[in-house]
Amino acid sequence: MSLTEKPQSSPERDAYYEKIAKQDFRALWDVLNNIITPTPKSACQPHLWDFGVAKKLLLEAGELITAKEAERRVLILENPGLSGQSRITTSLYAGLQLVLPGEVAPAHRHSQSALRFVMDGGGACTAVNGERTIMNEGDFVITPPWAWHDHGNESDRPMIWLDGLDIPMLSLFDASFAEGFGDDSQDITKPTGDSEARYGANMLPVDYEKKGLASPIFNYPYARTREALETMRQGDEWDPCHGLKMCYINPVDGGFAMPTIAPFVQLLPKGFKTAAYRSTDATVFSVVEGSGCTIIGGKTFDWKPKDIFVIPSWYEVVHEADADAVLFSYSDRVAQQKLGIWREARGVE
Ligand code: GTQ
Repeated sequence: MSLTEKPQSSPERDAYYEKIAKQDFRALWDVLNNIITPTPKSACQPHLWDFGVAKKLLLEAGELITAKEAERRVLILENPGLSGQSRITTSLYAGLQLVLPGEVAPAHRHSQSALRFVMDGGGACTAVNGERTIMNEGDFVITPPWAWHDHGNESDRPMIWLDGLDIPMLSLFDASFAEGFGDDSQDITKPTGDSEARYGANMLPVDYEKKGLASPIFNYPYARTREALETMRQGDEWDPCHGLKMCYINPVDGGFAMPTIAPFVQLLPKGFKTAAYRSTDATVFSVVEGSGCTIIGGKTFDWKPKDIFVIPSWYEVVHEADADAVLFSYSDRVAQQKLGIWREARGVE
């Protein structure tokens, strides 16, 4: 049952509302239906960004400003329903970052968590906490909160990746801190591949003590992810709503790889059509392979590799793959689950 209807307005009531507003009060009965809704009501809209369009605009930005001057040369993917707010969903940020050959994006750190999902190019580097990793297409890379990080491109091709950050969440809590390192690059103190060897080979150092909430692995290479999906598909067990869907995890505790952002990857075989689904975690998708469409709240969005689309909270979703498809996605599910507010509904069509 929904809440009672909003009470009618009258000249006396309107005068009263005006009077109390001057004393910084507001009548709950005048706003209750707006602030406590029977189901999620988001200004966030379903939307798709064509990668070809994005790349052209990014390369144009490459002629306008250097990565160093910009600090981060990024085009924010701004949700059309949240215009002017630098966000792709109510709680999450997305941007496409360009680093040209020979460029550096200087070292800094912030309380926001970041993920990178490599879209185009290969061979550029990110350094996190004294270790570098080389990034290739489809790799999923983490920058934990308050970790120094800088990016560089020593390859001969422009490099574009998707940045996913929890900026709006930190804004909600007014908990943003940031500082520059004062130099382009941080000191490299560990060999490349160190964290992968230490934490990513089904082992942990004896007496390992957990530091922070993010995964100590910071690159989840696509080659391994893809191989795992290909092996599992031979089991031919498909979830009706998700196909074959995996979470990127923190090997230390088995939870999501990041404390505020939940990253996923899924395989939809050619011809697969998912059962209708919805959940309270608005989700950003990046197409890695294949083509198909996603019907979001009755509206169809056709996609192909590298396109990015967003599904708002509680919109009904159906995916259809025309060719074997791999989708990377991220949402705030990990945060909602910790707070006990996450919900889903399967097969709701
Ligand atoms: O690469 O550190 O898209 O600090 C937005 C803020 C990327 C980054 C963004 C950032 C970064």
